[in-house]
Amino acid sequence: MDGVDALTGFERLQFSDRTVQVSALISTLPASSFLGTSSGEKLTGTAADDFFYGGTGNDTLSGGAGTDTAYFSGNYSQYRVTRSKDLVLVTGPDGSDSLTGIEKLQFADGTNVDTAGLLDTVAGTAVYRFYNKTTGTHFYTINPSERDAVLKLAAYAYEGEAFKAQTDNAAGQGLAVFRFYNTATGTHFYTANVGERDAVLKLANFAYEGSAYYASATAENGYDPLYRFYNTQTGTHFYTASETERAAVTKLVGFVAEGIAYYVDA
Ligand SMILES: [Ca+2]
Ligand SMILES: [Ca+2]
Repeated sequence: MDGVDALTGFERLQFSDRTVQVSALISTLPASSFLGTSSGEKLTGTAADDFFYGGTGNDTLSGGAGTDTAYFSGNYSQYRVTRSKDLVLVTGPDGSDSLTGIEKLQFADGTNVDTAGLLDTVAGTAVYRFYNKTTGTHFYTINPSERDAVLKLAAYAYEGEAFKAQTDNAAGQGLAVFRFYNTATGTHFYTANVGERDAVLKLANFAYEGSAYYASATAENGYDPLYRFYNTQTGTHFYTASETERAAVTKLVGFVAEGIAYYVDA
């Protein structure tokens, strides 16, 4: 396809598994438009500002120079969008597409996403978890040096990588997770809620330790919910991004589910 002229007379793009109205796609297709079929294909743009619609199938879209846009025929909420360095993966009703050099995503519901603003989820950093046998609580750290120091402590059992988060807020969209040390219980408390942080800052037995790592406030871009529980026996909290673990802890007497605290890469 080489632009608007090639589409004259077409009202619909017929795929084997769905039909897309061209008028619904976009009112006026840009001069440099690349339209795919129901097959998986590789569409390569030009140095100009290109418009892509890969159709269904697993497509590879390369924008090249310019400010390029990829269109998706479903609503934004139907897709999982993740980014790993320069590669953006969009999975949903149009298949599983790999995008490079595409600056903008446009969805049927009018949602526009700037790919440069997507958090680099796949390249997230491991958050390590320890079980403190003395207090019966868990400790989480994204800092390898701190992990190595805690590995030497007899009271802590290393449980591996709990989930992935960001070490800093380089992408500008991260949600800081604040860490406190409870001097009364010898345990740590984590919260991404600024109001809660400010309330805990006023408590005498909590020492503020700054931002532990950066998470996401929403499930967008491939992030998964992190659940928080309150342990009524120890007066401490437990955090997990594992659905299996969440289901198990929900059944335990003494643990009160507090819902989703924030979102991480499980
Ligand atoms: Ca296709
Ligand atoms: Ca281009």
